[in-house]
Amino acid sequence: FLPHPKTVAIVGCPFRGGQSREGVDHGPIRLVQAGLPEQLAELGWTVNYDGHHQFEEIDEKNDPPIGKMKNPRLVSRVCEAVAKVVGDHAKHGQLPLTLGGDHSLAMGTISGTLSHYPDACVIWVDAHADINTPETTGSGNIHGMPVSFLLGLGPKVSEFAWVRPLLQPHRLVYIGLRDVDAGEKRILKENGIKAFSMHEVDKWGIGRVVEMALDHVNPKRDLPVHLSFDVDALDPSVAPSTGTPVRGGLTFREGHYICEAVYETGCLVALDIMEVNPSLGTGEDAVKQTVAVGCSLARSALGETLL
Ligand code: EXY
Ligand code: MN
Ligand code: MN
Ligand code: MN
Repeated sequence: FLPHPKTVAIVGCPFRGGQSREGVDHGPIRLVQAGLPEQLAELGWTVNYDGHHQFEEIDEKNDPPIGKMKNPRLVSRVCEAVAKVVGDHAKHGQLPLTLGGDHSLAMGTISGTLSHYPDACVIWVDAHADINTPETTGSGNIHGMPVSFLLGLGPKVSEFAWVRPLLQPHRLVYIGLRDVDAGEKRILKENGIKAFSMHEVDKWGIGRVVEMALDHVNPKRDLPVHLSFDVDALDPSVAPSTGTPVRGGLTFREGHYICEAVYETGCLVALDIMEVNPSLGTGEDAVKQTVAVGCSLARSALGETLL
């Protein structure tokens, strides 16, 4: 799908409005400081990176909840801007690599991908399903909801009217789930959405799981793939610095295997690395480890580990 020479456009999104913990807005800065642009250039990619995305500020007092949703105007406008940036890079034949920031941003990144590749499929790697609707959410945090907006589930919220519900349930697959709310389980079932939880990873091994996931969303391996990777899919011993860690996650190799296998299809058109929070974890070593893992996942998805 991408013209040669292959170009990756780094979209740094220092954004935390989709959840309530300080620090996730510093994730992209740390990933870039760790040398990610240079590392990708080393792999032979042309790297387009012109600084972090600047967002319009909306004061919290001008952004009261809509229903249970927290910071709705801020999240909506930031995601709309991100959708435009990601869509523009895709139109220019570049692969957008979005660095988060919290996972509400994927409402923007996937909207951007679908604006240029309407038949794209999504592989969502996460401990969580992020598919609550404004009605089922318990927390009101929009990083737990982006998928429901992309699928057009739940009530229509005029603030989010720009989100086109272009993602079809059979073009979405999850890997790594282990903390899914009851309401989310119902939504997954009702919509026939395929999910490989940690139970399936244990049962089949990561190799079979990724193959089955690809067979489901991309049976002929001819559709563009958007890979949205929440680092909390990894076990907290591997990626400790993240806002909603859940034990029993993917090993270092399992996480990287997913990225390698997606790269191997030749279908990857967009990548998100989300929820790196350098303010969390037990000290600077934990942060360094998490940032390094974020960088190496991106490198694996862009071809590092295959000979
Ligand atoms: N399901 C919970 C909620 O909706 O608040 C937790 C969501 C955590 C989302 C993290 C980013 O993946
Ligand atoms: Mn800050
Ligand atoms: Mn997530
Ligand atoms: Mn998560």
